[in-house]
Amino acid sequence: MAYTRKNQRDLTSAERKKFVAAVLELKRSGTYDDFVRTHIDYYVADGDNRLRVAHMTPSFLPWHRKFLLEFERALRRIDPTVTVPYWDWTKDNTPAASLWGEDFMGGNGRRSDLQVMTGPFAYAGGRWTVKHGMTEGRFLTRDFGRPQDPIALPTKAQLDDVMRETVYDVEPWNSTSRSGFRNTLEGWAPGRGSERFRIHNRVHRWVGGLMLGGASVNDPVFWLHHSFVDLLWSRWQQRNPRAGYLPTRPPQLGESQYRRIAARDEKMGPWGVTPAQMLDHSAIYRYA
Ligand code: CU1
Ligand code: CU1
Repeated sequence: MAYTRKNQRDLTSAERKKFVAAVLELKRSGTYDDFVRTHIDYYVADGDNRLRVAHMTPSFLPWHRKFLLEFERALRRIDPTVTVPYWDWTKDNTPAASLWGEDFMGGNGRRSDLQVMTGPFAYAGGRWTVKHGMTEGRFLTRDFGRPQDPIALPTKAQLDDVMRETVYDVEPWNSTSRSGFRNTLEGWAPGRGSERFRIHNRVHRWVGGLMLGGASVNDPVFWLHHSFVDLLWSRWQQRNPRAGYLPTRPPQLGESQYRRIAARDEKMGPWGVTPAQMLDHSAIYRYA
């Protein structure tokens, strides 16, 4: 029977504890850092002339759906009652949200070096040392709201605009696609500074610290963020039952995205699944 992913704000304190314990056990065993490594390895930008399946690409959504499922499977091997909760950042949109509690994600980074000092993932607790980061820093960092260049989390109205898109993705199938559900949700936009970062990308930028860039998996809130992104895709799929994954066919020789993106039935590394295989999650999990 399908299991349920819940809104993190609805978890009981026992459920919060179990999620944190399973994440810490994955970290202790080394498996967590394998997930960090995978995300770094697949962090390819659309300026690179090579295959990209995780970001700035139509398969952004199915790739992260599979990535989350693999993570959740690893958690459930440790504790079969655990699922990945989701963070609705349009509602829990301040540093005072229970999400950032001492018994859950912990709080903001301190001013001097952005080091997270509270909660289970604080470096001083001895159970959360960053192994694969972008710098030499071994501690988790956050910089809520980017005080030196302030931004707010996406609003419900901004998200509603995204949910009104009726086509999955459009040419040129990258960060410059001007419409389509995938790129408006992923959140690449023209403009300057924070304007360039919308919806999904803006959340990474609002949390700041390690949540920026390829090593973002080092912050466990990554999973709660992407669980919500996956929920949004799931709801969008329900509302647009005829709007399938695009493109259905690989770009041909001479087209700019030739061999750079995954069409509907092409395999995505590192698992070898296709976008088509990731479209229906109803037999595995559902969202509460
Ligand atoms: Cu990612
Ligand atoms: Cu992300």
